[in-house]
Amino acid sequence: MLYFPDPDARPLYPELLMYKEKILNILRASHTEFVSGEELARKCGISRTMVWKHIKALEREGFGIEAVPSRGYRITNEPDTLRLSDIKQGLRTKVVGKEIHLYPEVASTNTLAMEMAAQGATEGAVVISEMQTGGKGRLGRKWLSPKGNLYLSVILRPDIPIYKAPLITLMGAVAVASAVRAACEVEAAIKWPNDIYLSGKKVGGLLTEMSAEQDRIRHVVLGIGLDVNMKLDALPDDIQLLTTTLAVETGKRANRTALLRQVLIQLERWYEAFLRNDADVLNEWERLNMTLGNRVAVSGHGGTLEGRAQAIDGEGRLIIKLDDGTSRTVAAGDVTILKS
Ligand code: BT5
Repeated sequence: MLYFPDPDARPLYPELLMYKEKILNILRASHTEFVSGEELARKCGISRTMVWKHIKALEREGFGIEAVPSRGYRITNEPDTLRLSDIKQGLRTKVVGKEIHLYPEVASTNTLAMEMAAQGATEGAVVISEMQTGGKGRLGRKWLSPKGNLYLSVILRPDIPIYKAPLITLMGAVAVASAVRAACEVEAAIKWPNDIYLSGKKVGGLLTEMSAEQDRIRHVVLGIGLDVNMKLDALPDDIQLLTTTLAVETGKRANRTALLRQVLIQLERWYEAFLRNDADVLNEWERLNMTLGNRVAVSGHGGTLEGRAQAIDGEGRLIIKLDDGTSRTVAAGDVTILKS
């Protein structure tokens, strides 16, 4: 197996990790109140020295913990770090996220997920990374991936004809836009085919990769990048101008764990819906999209087309009505929304 070492997922001494999590849960539940070392030791059934060691381990993870003799410990700062046990807490999905591989840094979660899928990883397995050194966009473009955002890829094994595979991107966009709306209470919209937009700027993108043989899909990897808490100046000027983050839009640092959990929940919901009846996904896509009805320029392989975005068809292609009254159907491209 090529799976990278994942210390959080496969601890050497699971019982030690368990105590650390228990101590963290107790401290979190007491909010600003101190909890004595004695109480922590009693509740966990370990020595006070062991409690102290776990506290030090939490501090190494970035938690601010105030320790006052005769009063005990309390949390003063939660790090903006994804932790496997936090992500899994209360996550009741059946397929998506049943298996989670979390890394501090990878080249690309999509590339890693494709490798895992080829080696037989289970459907719904998710690869998440705090940052990427070789994040990928479409057509060989780069996805810049500094710390503070979400980068994840989900392995899917849908039993659908290949021509329907592009609908997976649309399904993913519906799930991500719904998750952003639910977790951050902002009006995220979908720009065909793979962008998530907020206030007229890009806040996320999806990249679907597939392995197929003849007319059968082996596996699909749905990659999602969401700009959450990074400083915009982490991006070069030209991209910065076209980009926003959830923190900028809401005026506060977003809880990435809660957002990620929501993304997994919505993916499970919309993937199930898609397998049952893809028309339901297309209807929701239409409700959440910002492309249809607008004058657009679509650039792709064969140059640029200008016209009115009229509809999407059953394979997720965009139908454009040109100024001469004829219609064109495009399967891929970059859409710019024009002022009409
Ligand atoms: C996309 O491509 O929008 C797909 C992005 C998918 C990224 C995820 S992250 C997890 C998974 N693992 C990967 O390696 N990829 C996926 P596209 O429509 O081609 O847009 C790419 C363009 O967006 C670039 O050429 C830049 O102009 C711009 N861009 C790059 N990084 C960005 C960022 N962090 N935020 C906003 N725009 C960005």
